[in-house]
Formats: sequence, structure tokens, C-alpha cells
Amino acid sequence: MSPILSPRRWDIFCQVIDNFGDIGVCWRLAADLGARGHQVRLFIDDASALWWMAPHGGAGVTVLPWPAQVPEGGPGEVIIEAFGCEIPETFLAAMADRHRADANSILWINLEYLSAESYVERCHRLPSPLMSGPAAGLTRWFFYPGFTVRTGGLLREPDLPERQAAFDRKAWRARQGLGEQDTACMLFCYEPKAFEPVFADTRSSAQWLVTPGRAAAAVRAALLPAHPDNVRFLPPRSQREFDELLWACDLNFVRGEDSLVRALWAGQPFVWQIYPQHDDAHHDKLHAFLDWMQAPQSLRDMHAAWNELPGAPKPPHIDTAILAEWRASACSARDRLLAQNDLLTQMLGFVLEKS
Ligand code: TRH
Repeated sequence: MSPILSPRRWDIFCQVIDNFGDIGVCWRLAADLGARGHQVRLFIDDASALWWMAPHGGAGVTVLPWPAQVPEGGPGEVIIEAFGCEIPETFLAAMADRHRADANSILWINLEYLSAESYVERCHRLPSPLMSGPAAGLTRWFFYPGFTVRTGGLLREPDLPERQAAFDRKAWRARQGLGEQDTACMLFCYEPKAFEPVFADTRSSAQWLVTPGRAAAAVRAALLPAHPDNVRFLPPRSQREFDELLWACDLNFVRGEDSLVRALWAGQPFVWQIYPQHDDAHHDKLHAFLDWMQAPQSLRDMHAAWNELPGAPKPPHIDTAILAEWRASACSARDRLLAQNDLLTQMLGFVLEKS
């Protein structure tokens, strides 16, 4: 049951670091809020990707450039600072003014990155009171997405199951010229060295659907000068169409954050390329996720190879038996997640509790 929170005015702040994850997550959150009747201003320093990610916009959502000054009407009632981006000082000062006038009129939430590591349960919902600077007097609340009931959960729009149930997978595949027997592999990745051996291994059975940008560049570099007929390069598509791509394929190679979550909802076998960090902190993060997933050994080996972990084995041979094993693992993970509240439902409950 969704908590009853009357419509609020939300301000979401998003700075694009690189790739599409920051804007992808913020857009899904903003659109879901709008669909649930809230008013959202999404302040973003580079909105260019929204042209293809969300070409039709979203009800209740206004996309605005990074604010040089406090916009008309002042700050909203709920402020989301995505991934520790820095809200402009003038805006912080206006938030503090509002708070001094009425402490219950404004709530500041820092939405964190997704991880399955144990610190997430400890840090979720912790307050950080500000003692100095323009935001003095305000409290920033940490909200951690995650995979267990003691975390903030994952974004999942209420209409997702209906959309998925209404999706005609067979017709979609026919339109792409994919046969019933083809193993359709969706590739959204950085530059995994294991692509070449995996591609060679699946040469006779797989059709590769390669997303634009880094994945396409990596494939072109790996296959030059060959032009294999089982590779097709896709144009960018909206997030909703990206979801359908994941539902339609038999094996999804995903990356980063948002596409991992969408691969989980798809219930198809997937392999995740985690966003690499310089100090290799992503290794622990990857292991924590595979532990939470209760991934079978073959899927662990595949992830070790795909993510170039030290001492990784060769990628396992991909056949129908291994895909069935990975599908069972993915579906069981999805079932556990579906039994939990989605991120926005939890966030609405949090706002209600703190208001
Ligand atoms: O692009 P990413 O690698 O983003 C990364 C991660 O989020 C990482 O955690 C973060 O630290 C870093 O950015 C800065 O992968 P991700 O998170 O899957 O985001 C991709 C988004 O792009 C997702 O919302 C799906 C969307 N997308 C489409 O909508 N259409 C497309 O055609 C494609 C290929 C992607």
C-alpha cells in the first residue's frame, strides 16, 4: 500500500558526471513522481540526453537548467540532491530561510548511489545536520537505494507489471528479424576485454544488438575489419523502449546502475559491467551484489571475466543450459525484490513521516 502523501512540490538537482546513469535515474524518479500526481522541477546541468531518453517529457515534470539564482516561487517542499551533487549556495540559503520560517515546510534528501554492500543498511535514513554555511540549521537526510527491506529499495513504477504483461515479445522480435531460435544478446557496456571471446563463443547462435556510444565503439574496435552479419547497431531509444529491448532479448549485458535495475525487472539472464572506480572499490561492490543475488558459480565466473577481476577464469561457454540457470537466478532475485516496496513508495513514506 502506498502511503498517502498529498501532492508536493519537488526539486531534483542532478549533475551529469559522465555516461547516462545520473540523468537516467533522476529522470525515472521525476517521471514516476509526476505520474503519481506531484509537481517536479528537475534542475540539470546537461539535459541533452533527455532528447532521446524521454522525448515526450513527463506529466508534472519541468526540466530546467542549473539555477544561477533562486527560481520564482522559491524552493520546493522536498529537495532531492542526487548523488551528492552540490546545490547552489543561493538556493541553500533560500531553503534555510524557509526552514527558519516553518521547520516542517521543507525536507532535504540526498539520494545516494546503488550498492548491495552492508553499509547501505546502516546509513540509509541517517540525518546530517548542517552547523555552518548557507544551509546552517537544515538537516540533510541520506536515502540509499538497495536490494533489501532495510534499504530504500529500487525504482519501479506502479504500471511496470502491466506494461510488461502487455508487451508482445514475439511481435517485437519479428520486427527486428529475430528468429525464435536466435539467442538475442543486448549489449550495453563500457569496453570489456571479454567481449571478443564471448562473441567468438556465440558466433553460430547469437544475434548481437549493440547500443550506441561506448558499446558500439568497443564492438567496432574489436571486430575491425570484419563486418559480421550477426551484429546490428541500434539507434538510441527512449527509456521505455530500452525496457522493451531488455524484455525482448535472451541475454542482457548491462552496465552502471539504472540498466542493472531494469535488467532485474526484465527477468531475463543478464551480465553486469559495474562502473569502474580507480581504487578498485567496485570489486567489493560487485561481489556484494552477486552474493545478494545468490548467483550460481557460472554467473560469478562470467561476471569476473566480464569485469576483469584479478585471477578471473575464462568466460564460461554460453548455451541454453547455462542461460536457463542464469534465468532462474534472475527470476528468483526479481521475485524477492517484487515482494518489497519500490524506492519512490518508500521515499513518499519517508517524507510523510518527516513532515
Ligand atoms: O550510462 P551508465 O554507465 O551510467 C553510469 C552509472 O550510473 C554509474 O553508476 C554512474 O556512477 C556513472 O554513470 C556516472 O549506465 P546506467 O546507469 O545504466 O544508465 C544508462 C541510462 O541510459 C539508463 O537510464 C538507460 C538509458 N538508456 C536509454 O534510455 N536508451 C538507450 O538506448 C540506452 C542505450 C540507454
